[in-house]
Amino acid sequence: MRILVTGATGQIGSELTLVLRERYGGDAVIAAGHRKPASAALASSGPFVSLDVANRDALARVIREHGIETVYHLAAVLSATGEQHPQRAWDVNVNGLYNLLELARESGIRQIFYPSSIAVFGPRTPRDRTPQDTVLSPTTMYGVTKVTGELLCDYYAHRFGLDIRGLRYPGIISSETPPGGGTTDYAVEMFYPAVEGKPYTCFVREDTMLPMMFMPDCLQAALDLMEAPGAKLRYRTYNISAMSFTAGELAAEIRKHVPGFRVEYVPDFRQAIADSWPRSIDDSAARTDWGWKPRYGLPEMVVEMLAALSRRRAAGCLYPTG
Ligand code: VAH
Repeated sequence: MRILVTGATGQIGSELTLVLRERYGGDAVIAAGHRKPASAALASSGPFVSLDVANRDALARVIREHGIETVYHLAAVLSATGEQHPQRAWDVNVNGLYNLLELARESGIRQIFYPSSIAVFGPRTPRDRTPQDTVLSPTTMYGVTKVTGELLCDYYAHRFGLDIRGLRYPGIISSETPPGGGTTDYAVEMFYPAVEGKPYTCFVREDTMLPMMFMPDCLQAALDLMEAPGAKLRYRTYNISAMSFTAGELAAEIRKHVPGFRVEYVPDFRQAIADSWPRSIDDSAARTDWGWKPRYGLPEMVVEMLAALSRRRAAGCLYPTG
């Protein structure tokens, strides 16, 4: 199987590439990103190509030269950066996806994974246990691009028979890459000053609750969905989540391991984005159709994150480059 991962230097893409290479072989997985690989593991475990998915000719060349059959399309501008550069967010998130779908139609790509987001929901959506089928009314350009992406994927699946599968990811927490311009970045950033014994200034209110997921569950969900029997899938893009917690609850859980850890809450423009998103997600369709079952809750995730960052701090490289 010849697999392309776009956005392979990003938070999910960089770790998904490594997992796919373990599963299918290093040379079977082409990593493509618009930045240089941050980690040595990513750079040394298989092929890497520099790519801007908004450039259709460049994307066509990678697909052709590497005989790509499956694409995990992680390239995207996230919500906070997307509000600062909405035109670029549209270009990467929508034109990039459109380029891929058109090339998939022409070149017989077998399967596509498309990461949507809880950002497709908005102020008119029920915020607690947000249903699989409900109002999609995003108020961010990122959310608009993800709704557009879901609709484009539905069209190309029905009109041209492409096998496209997606997940409406919540905030993803991981230790291997720096936060990438998302509204949920606070849930990653908070761990760094904690392991250094310093305070953290959080850019959302203490009572801000959002759905979240630890990276191992994020990666397993993508693999399980892509390998599920298509006949069992009632939806193209599934709601999915593992836990919900407030910024204050995260700080309190960290404080169980880092006594005295202090957080100051100073909301910025990202508060309005967070307030437009659900507090919790109904992901029962994913659990029923393809066996989704998260392994990490808040306590387990905090233990793993603190251990990973403490190891990196001891090695003198706490902050990942890239
Ligand atoms: C963001 N991490 O904050 C992404 C994600 C649900 C949030 O889509 O933009």
